[in-house]
Amino acid sequence: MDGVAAHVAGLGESTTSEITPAQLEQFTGEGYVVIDNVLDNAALGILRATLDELEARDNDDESIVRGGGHIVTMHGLPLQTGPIAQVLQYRPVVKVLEQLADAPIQITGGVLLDKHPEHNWDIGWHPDNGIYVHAIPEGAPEDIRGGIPVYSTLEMELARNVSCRLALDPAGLDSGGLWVLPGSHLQNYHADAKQRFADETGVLAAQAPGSALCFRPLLLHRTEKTTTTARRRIMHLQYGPNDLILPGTEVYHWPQPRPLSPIDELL
Ligand SMILES: O=C(O)CCC(=O)C(=O)O
Repeated sequence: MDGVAAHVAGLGESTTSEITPAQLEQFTGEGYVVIDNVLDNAALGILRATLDELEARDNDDESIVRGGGHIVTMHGLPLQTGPIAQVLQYRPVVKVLEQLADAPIQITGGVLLDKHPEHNWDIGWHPDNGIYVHAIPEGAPEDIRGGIPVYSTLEMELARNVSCRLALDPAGLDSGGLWVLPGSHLQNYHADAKQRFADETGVLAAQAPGSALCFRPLLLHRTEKTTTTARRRIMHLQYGPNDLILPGTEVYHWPQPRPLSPIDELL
């Protein structure tokens, strides 16, 4: 970890773990909120350096997709070792998530997404109604992502879940940030959302590095390609209430404790 430790020099600025009443009201009513400075510069440095080290390795597993010299996506972040798994349990993050979920929480998944001119994408309006499961329930479509089964929920099972997109780079208008449709989290719109809301622009939930875009996964969101030359790395962390029930299956058995207990160090 020497390369990583070298990036820890210098204390970061102060971080935010307390949610204000206005932030909670926005999250409850609109289904999303951006909270700045959840990670300080030291934590950002550790995470970026760890990803650099992973990119330099040549022993990938099926959870990693590469392109343009980068890791473009990595599923199953909770299964990794070191900072990129520990951030899911990192106290500043867990504290924010527990306040928004208003319950003890468990990890339900984690994906790294690195958008760049050489591995660029856009996606129309959609909810995230899939969840990593122990086994896909009988009769549900086969869907394996990064080697892990995913069940696409049909009802409002994920209504109390909270996703948290930690920005390692700017994610805004030109850099492939996330657009959201406020208030759309109160239904599970499935695949018809793309056509149905095609005329809606929505609201850009722009993020600075270190911020967390926290949202209900059923909130409709979309994204555009980056038009910059820079990378846009997002750690998309997924959580649910500890008492989450799924029909005919269980949440994937991630190694972290349930309910999730916070840790104070990334290294
Ligand atoms: O990161 C992006 O550009 C979009 C990702 C997205 O829509 C999703 O994770 O569901």
